[in-house]
Amino acid sequence: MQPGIVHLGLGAFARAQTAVYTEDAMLAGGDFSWGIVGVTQRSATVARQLAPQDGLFTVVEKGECAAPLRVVSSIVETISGRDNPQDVVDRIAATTTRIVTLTITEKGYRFDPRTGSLDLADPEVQADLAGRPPLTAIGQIARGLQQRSRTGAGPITVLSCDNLPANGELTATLVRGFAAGLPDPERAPLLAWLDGNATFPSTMVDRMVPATTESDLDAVERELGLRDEAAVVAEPFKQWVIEDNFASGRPPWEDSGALFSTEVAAWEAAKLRLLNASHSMLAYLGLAVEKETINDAVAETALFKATRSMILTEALPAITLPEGLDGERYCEEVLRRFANPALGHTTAKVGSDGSQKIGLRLLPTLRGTFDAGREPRWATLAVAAWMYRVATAAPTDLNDPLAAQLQSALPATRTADTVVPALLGFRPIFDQDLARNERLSTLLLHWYRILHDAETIDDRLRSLGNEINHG
Ligand code: CS2
Repeated sequence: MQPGIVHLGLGAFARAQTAVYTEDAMLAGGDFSWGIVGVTQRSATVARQLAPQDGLFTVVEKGECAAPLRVVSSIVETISGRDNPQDVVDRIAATTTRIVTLTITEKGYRFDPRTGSLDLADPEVQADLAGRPPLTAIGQIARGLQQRSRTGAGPITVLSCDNLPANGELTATLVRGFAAGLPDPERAPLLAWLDGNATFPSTMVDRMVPATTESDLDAVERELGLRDEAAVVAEPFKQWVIEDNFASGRPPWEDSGALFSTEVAAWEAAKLRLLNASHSMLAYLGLAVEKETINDAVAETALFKATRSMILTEALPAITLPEGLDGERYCEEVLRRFANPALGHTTAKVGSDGSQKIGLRLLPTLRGTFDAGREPRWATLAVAAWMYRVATAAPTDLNDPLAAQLQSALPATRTADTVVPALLGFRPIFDQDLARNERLSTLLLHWYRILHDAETIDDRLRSLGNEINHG
């Protein structure tokens, strides 16, 4: 196998999705020039785990129809991007590299959600622009492409695989934003090279991949007879929809089950606003009633019904579905997938980085429902549950890149009347229109009070249940 892809963000998701599809495509097509050079971003752990295993790792499917353990071999090399940033640039610039794939999560893009452009105020972005060996993903891509432009390494495709609308266009805008931020003699040549040599297709990715636990590793060891420090756990379901716009070839991913489509934006909207939105809703409601996992949360009738109402009666009517997708069936299937008791996807993990997710997953449904002249009751409950989480979590438990700003936006005394207006005024998430929407703030106050006023967890569940049965 020869390296043809550089992958930035070697988390569990990349191993359970991108690496599996790519291995299957190579096996199906017999072209073994698409091996993956995997780059870890902030933490070197995965590179450290995979290197002594020659990049091999196990995928453990959990749930109904789970396949047997599988050892995946498509990762041919690993690099710790934090420790060896120049190596990352060199690999992206290598003539053998034809695709850069990314799973760096929402916050890894370092963009300003209000403008969709690169956050030039971010000190890490500034440092990369100033010329250090780059540590941000966008900096690494831009510097790698700059080096390609100078060495004549040829065209390349940059493929975002994160849960963001129009993730290809966004990545293109950010890489161009980086190029535009370079000093004069560097700027124009790189921008011109990008025009003719780089493509940024959009994708929709879907597979629930919880964090691997020690007991998962022990179970793998019992079955495999080997200790695999880099094993990953995933649900049996997986889906990948890709826009077919590649500058320099690609693996035959369709042979491994991926769908090439001209409607990726519609697929992504459906996925974000049905699956991810309800995932976030269950995470925050689940945290409010002390449920550790998504399957425990969805097993509570009140939470199940509220979430189901949100996607079926508010999110679904506000989106345009891609051809062939049955929206109601999709929603029911998503809820069934959440109920998978074997997966152990924690509410804390899905609830992390809320500041990066709420605006993409839930706010479009609020806007769309208000625009249609109706009240987004259930989507507002999800937002209120997020507010409740932000206001009540111990600061060390609030896993969010904007945790410090959120904490300082919060009032000292935390009731519905103080927290709701304070967080509605949090500009990185809510725009002026939403912040000034009185119907929204009344609904948020209503839900926040229900969450806040209950004296016990059971009371809280009972009050939510009453709302659902009588609302
Ligand atoms: C989840 C996603 O953690 C989260 O925010 O909603 O990671 C979700 O599991 C995947 O997008 C499923 O494809």
